Amino acid sequence: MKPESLSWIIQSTTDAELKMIGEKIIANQRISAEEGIILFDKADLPWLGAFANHIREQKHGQKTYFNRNFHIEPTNVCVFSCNFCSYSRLYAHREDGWVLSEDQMMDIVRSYDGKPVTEVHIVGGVHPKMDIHFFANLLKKIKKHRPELHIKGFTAVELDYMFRKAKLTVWEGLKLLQEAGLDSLPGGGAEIFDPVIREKICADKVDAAGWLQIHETAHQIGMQTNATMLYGHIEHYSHRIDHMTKLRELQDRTNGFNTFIPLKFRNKDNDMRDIPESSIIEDMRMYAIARIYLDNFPHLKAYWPMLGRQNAQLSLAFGVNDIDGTIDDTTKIYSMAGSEEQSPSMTTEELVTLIQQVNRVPVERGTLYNIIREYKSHGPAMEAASPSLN
Ligand code: V47
Ligand code: SF4
Repeated sequence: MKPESLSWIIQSTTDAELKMIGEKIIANQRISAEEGIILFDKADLPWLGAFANHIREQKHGQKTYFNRNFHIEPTNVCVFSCNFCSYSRLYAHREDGWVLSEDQMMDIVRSYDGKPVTEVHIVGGVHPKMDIHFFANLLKKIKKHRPELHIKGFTAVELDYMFRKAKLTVWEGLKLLQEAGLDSLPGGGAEIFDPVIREKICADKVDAAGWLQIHETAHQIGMQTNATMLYGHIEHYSHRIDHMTKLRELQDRTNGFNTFIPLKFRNKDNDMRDIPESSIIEDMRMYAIARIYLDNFPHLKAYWPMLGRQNAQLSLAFGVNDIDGTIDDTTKIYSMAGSEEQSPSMTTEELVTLIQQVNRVPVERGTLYNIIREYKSHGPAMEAASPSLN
């Protein structure tokens, strides 16, 4: 949208507070926490979409990123008991779950030999017998087998447990894993930082300070990371803004975050099943406000296996510039929580088409947003703009 059109929107905004926020956005000024809450309370979707899209196009033009990755979920057995989790089988109750051996995980890695994937995302439950040395060996084996494969692995929840168990500081633990081959951290485990809400939904795992310390230390040793927020359950708008404020402050200090990923709470088969899920309008408002509020985050990702592909496509009009990757159905955490995608896999061609259908430019990226291939904004799905790149 052109700035003149935004000026017209501001002129026709009758609410004085929204008018002022709109003016700040056009002037590239940061909005305050209070203004963030006003957006949640008062701004409707078309208004938010216009401003979020303006910021998205200023930062990335029409470019819409995706990557080619696969997941390894070492186990769904977990010592923790988050009330929103449909995935874990509790260690204490010895319920049935899976635990993959190192050989089984290496078989998964080898099954991608010859395929043009650039990233493996390792994330799962917290099993007490899978310690830091077990994972360091796994990382070394993966790197030996396929040195150029980027390893994004372990949420701050898994790391906090591993480090405490091994009696290592965060710095020592992260260094050990980095030297074994860990390249970056995913954004999971953040949930909602507010201590009262956190106590109600995931009382026993790492708290906000611990999560933030792990990401800050990762940034200090040169690892980039992502950040998530689980929204749409018992939190209020003020908790969402508090969460994003903590991320924005850390990013001001380190500039180590790549992408923010709002995760919509899904209510199937978990202890919070009585809480209704947020509407698609609320989901799109969430993306748009995140894009406006997190002015220092380069990227905003819609995780399509959770949101569904059509909603992910729609989110591209509300500030989102990344729709994750061509993962296959080894990702169970969402399908078990009732996501749109019960068997989430999309070929590169399908992802490219999804982006082109809304006249954006598909760009295949590496984990750290290095451009691997840029496509045309329309036309045959697999026609690459820079065919020499592989
Ligand atoms: O932290 C668990 C979420 C997260 C539910 O960094 C649920 O690129 C909704 O970290 N409803 C783990 N969400 C996944 C994760 C992730 C995913 C995609 C990309 C990246 C990245 C990271 O899954 C957990 C939790 O917030 N989750 N249960 C549920 N019922
Ligand atoms: Fe365990 Fe993660 Fe599920 Fe919590 S969300 S119970 S930490 S697997």
